[in-house]
Amino acid sequence: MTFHTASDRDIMDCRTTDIYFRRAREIIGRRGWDRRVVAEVSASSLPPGWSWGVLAGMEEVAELLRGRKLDALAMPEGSIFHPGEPVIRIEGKYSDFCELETPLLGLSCQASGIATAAARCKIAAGFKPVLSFGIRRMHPAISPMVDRSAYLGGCDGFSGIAGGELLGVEPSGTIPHALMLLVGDRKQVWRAFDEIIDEEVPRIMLVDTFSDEVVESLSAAQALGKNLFAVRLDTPSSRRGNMGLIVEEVRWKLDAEGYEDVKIFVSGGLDESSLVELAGRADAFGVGTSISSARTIDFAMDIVEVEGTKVSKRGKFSGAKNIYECPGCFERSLTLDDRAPDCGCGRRMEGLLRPFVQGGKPVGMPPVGEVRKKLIGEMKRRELSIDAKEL
Ligand code: PCP
Repeated sequence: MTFHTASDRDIMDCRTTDIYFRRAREIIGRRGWDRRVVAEVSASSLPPGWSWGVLAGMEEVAELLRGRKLDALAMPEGSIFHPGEPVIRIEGKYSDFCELETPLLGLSCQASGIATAAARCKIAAGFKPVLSFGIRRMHPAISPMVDRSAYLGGCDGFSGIAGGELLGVEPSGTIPHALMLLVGDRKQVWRAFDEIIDEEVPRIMLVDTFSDEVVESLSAAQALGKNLFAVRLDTPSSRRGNMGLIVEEVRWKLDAEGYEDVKIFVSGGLDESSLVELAGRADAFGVGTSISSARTIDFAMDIVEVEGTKVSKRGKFSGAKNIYECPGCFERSLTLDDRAPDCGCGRRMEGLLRPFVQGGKPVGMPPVGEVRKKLIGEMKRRELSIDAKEL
């Protein structure tokens, strides 16, 4: 193995699990203590300031559970969840999934953190286009997962080639500073990009390498004319006094020279607060660290029933729980009851846990593009917010 990563085989054979699960399994086997249990995955809390999360990583979790003697219910990928709500429920002999806890949590905790951060950035940007540029901040072995989770969470694109192959989505990108420095002549680079790169690729020209963003933006507009789709401002932090005003000035000068159609794309060190500040000024954004290095979701897996008897550790609720939601007012109810309750608004609530794996066979899930589209619609319908005080 060249890189310090685990292979699919390692993960499926539970070599990426915590040793204490392997020892527990040995003890269970030796003492004949195996029992039929119900276990639930839920988050007791979310990262500071987050009041909701986006569930991701489920396609991989389904593969992890494939072929195991168990059944599972789960919220569909892309679902909005809150602390204390079960997002996965597994039923089976404990020894059949005992060692899966670590990889299962790893797959859902990190992907859901990234997807939620992407969704929050999308809201912060006023639902303007947000591209995920963050794989360079993560171990390359997980770059497809990072890009998939960012895309699922609402990003309009991502930069990774492997992610593009996984999802069948063309990766997005502009021009690296390195090419500008190598050639030393911005106009030559812009023109070369325009002449060489597939015409389907939007001409987003980098305009901050050698001189002022206004000067370089006008120069790019003059160089490419109507072929110029946008200018990218990746202004170094040492020059970023007030990025909002810089963007406004570029906008003004482009319009004044008749380049009203040229869009402004901003990237570099963006987070939720800078996106909120720039949302009304720029047209699109490239976000790296704030999405790919997002806080993970603190999911835990807990046994809640043993041979039908409700159990729980202190601090957790016992018994196999259902989570229902009103399709109209989004009111939710967490209950042990299998019958959907009526909401105070008069509608019948709907169960959020759906068949996920039956007899070790994943029931299948919609393509990530569909999940993403539905999530964005849900974020708007629910008027989900990232409260200003959180920023
Ligand atoms: C990189 C990229 C994005 C940045 C990083 C995204 O910029 O172009 O703008 O990551 P961040 O949100 O974590 O800052 P550079 O490092 O300037 O590299 P390049 O020359 O490729 O633009």
